[in-house]
Amino acid sequence: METFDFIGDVHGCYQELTAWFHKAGYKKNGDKYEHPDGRTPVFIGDLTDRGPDSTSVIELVAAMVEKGTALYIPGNHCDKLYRYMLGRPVQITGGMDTTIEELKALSPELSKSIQNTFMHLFEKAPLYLRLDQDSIAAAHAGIPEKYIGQSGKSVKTFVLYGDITGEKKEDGTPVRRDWAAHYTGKRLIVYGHTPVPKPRQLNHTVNIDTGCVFGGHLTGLHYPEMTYTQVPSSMPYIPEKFRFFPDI
Ligand SMILES: [Mn+2]
Repeated sequence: METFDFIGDVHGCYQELTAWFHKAGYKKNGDKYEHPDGRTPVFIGDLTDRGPDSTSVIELVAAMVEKGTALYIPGNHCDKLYRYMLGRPVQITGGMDTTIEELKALSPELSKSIQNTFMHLFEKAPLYLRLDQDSIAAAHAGIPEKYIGQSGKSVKTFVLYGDITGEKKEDGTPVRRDWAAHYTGKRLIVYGHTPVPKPRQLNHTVNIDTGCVFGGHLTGLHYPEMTYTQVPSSMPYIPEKFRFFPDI
């Protein structure tokens, strides 16, 4: 039986990530964390931005994925950072400035090396994962049944940004539909992207983004146990960044 630990949006919270590994029973071995029972951590995107140590998160996750001891799928912040690293014109918004400042503070050689590491990680990553004989799918912002097995622009937009309507809220962020409320599939969908005050289980979906970078928790979902390990955030609590659904 394969066992997985899905880890939600880290956003540069390296301290909370290492604390999470220790709390969940992992041990440091060289540049990676390993669980004595061979559990596989699965990072569900948004490794960087807003938090204090995005470059360390990149290095740790990339080292573990490279050695085949962890899995990773990208989030919207990863996609944008990748485009920035390619030299494309991207707006430095949404907390991306912190990651760029970190890179600029390094020597040019080390900055280049971390950028290459991240670009390699991103380029190798699938848009979403199907695990445990296809009984689970993991995607950063979720995935509807109809897109599983599909690829292309609509799928990419959904897994990175969620079920967006194209409209913007007053603060400039996209309006997101609550796709999980209408999900009727049998597969368990593990996702993040929308910070919630506690893990939200609904209709065979689980949102594990508990807003670590906004003063919530870093949450890992243990599968198949369906239990959680959580580490409180060291960041200031910003309640307006959380979405409070009526069912939680
Ligand atoms: Mn996201």
